[in-house]
Amino acid sequence: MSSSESVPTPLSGYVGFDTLTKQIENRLLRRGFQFNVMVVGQTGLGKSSLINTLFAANLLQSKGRMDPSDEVRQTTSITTTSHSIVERNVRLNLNLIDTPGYGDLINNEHCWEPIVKYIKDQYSIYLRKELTAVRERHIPDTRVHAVLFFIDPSGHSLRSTDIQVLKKLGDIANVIPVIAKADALTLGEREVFKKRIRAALHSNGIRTYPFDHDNNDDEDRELNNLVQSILPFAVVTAERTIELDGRPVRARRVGSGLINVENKSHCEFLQLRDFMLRTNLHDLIETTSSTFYESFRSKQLLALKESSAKQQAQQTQSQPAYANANANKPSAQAA
Ligand SMILES: Nc1nc2c(ncn2[C@@H]2O[C@H](COP(=O)(O)OP(=O)(O)OP(=O)(O)O)[C@@H](O)[C@H]2O)c(=O)[nH]1
Ligand SMILES: [Mg+2]
Repeated sequence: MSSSESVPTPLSGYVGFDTLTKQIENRLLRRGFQFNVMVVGQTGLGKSSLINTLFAANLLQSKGRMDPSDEVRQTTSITTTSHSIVERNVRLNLNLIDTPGYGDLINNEHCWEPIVKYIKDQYSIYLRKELTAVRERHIPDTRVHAVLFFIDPSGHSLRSTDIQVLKKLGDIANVIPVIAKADALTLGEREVFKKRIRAALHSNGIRTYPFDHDNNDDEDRELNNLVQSILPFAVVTAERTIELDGRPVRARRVGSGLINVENKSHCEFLQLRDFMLRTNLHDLIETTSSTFYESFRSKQLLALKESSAKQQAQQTQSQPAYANANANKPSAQAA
């Protein structure tokens, strides 16, 4: 029997190590948690509104073009804003990465490159910090933990640019697809649209979050399957609250009606929020590190190893001729 399986030795008094979990909790609470979310989608699909609705705060300003004559913005203008929000002692340090105007250009070829580069750059920054001789105790984490991908509700299914972008993003980050402005669809249309999108994701081999990995147990797998069967979340946003039956609710006026975004039968905003923030927030952060960053890290280190091995081989290839030439020469001493 190993010592870890043995019966605990009885204590004759209070030692105090039962505070260990509290000590960890206090330290984590002091430091706060870092969560980095990126939004990707066409201009005006409600990216800023969804972030503001998700975190119940005015975090991003709408930057939609006011006039058709305004200059078309390009994906290259990626902007990151940092916020700190607190809920019952828990501080969440949020980095919101906005990629305005994705896909609204006439030529969308390679429009995903700056987005992919941004994500990889964050892995690279982290790796460099990790590899320095004197490492920081706590490496600042700017790695993108979740990418909310906005799908236009007016299309037939995913557009070819969407497919290309999703393929690239799904390989390097946790991608959560959402149908934007779902109030534009009836419930029936919504289901048909969702099915078409799921089929397109599947047939193109696009990996969306959540996915099964080695550390998953049966319960995780069941939950993942359930979420995958709902994806993409059909969301409606509302940045303001409206009084309904004497209580404030987040709702959007649509025509003569009202959509309560926090009502599960109206849209899937609540399902998205619960999934992202209440059940899977830690997993999103963890998966980014253990799956995507790890794969980036091992590829980079392997490439580094290969290039230094190549360099060494080149050196030894050129060395023998030189060494042999020297070996045949009588040394000054011997002479
Ligand atoms: N009908 C409807 N309108 C919405 C919804 N969400 C946002 N909007 C409206 O769409 C417009 C654009 O919203 P934004 O959140 O600024 O869109 P964006 O994607 O951030 O736009 P850019 O930052 O310019 O790329 C605003 O007038 C919003 O009120 C929604 O769920 N339904
Ligand atoms: Mg915006």
